[in-house]
Amino acid sequence: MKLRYSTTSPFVRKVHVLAIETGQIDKIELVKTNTADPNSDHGKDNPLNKVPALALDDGSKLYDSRVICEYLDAQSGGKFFPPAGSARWTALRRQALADGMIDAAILRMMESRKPENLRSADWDKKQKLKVTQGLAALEADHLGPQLDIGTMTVSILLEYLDFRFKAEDWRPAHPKLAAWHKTFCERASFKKTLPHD
Ligand SMILES: N[C@@H](CCC(=O)N[C@@H](CS)C(=O)NCC(=O)O)C(=O)O
Repeated sequence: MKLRYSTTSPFVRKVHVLAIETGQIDKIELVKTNTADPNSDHGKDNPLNKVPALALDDGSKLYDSRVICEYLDAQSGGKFFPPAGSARWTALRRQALADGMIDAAILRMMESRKPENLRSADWDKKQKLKVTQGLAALEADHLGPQLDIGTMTVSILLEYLDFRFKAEDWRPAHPKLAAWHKTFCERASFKKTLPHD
């Protein structure tokens, strides 16, 4: 299998952590992809021109991170996606929340990179609210030690905020979340995949 990746993408990181945790990383060739390059050919693997995209050995393609994670999990016995009942809906809801917060954080980062006269303070405020409300919801959530698609994505989101918004430390206002994350992110798969430019 070939995985289109970038070292900064939290969505790619979900796939990377899951592949390590399920013992499939050695079956995956990593193909570094610059999504900002207009000459990149990665639209042939994902018409949305986004990473992650996974090309399977039979030539078929999978995207996005949710689909790839569920596919790889299914190949290895279904450890990350609880099969049924409330555990499943809780894990999927947490994944949806953390993915949405990552989307908002990325939009904020892209806005901040625009020339000053083209930036919109209203847009930034709107996106920041999603992250702020999301952090409050996570602080009130009962995150446990179990590793599943929900808790993994939450932890990756928090480290993405550390990576791109270091000056806006989320920890002081969210002590329960900070304590949870401190032990959760000790896993080797997290340490091996920390984002970097
Ligand atoms: N919902 C998608 C989001 C993927 C995504 O937004 N990837 C970013 C990198 S973090 C990307 O490729 N951006 C390039 C673009 O939007 O053109 C997923 O879960 O995989």
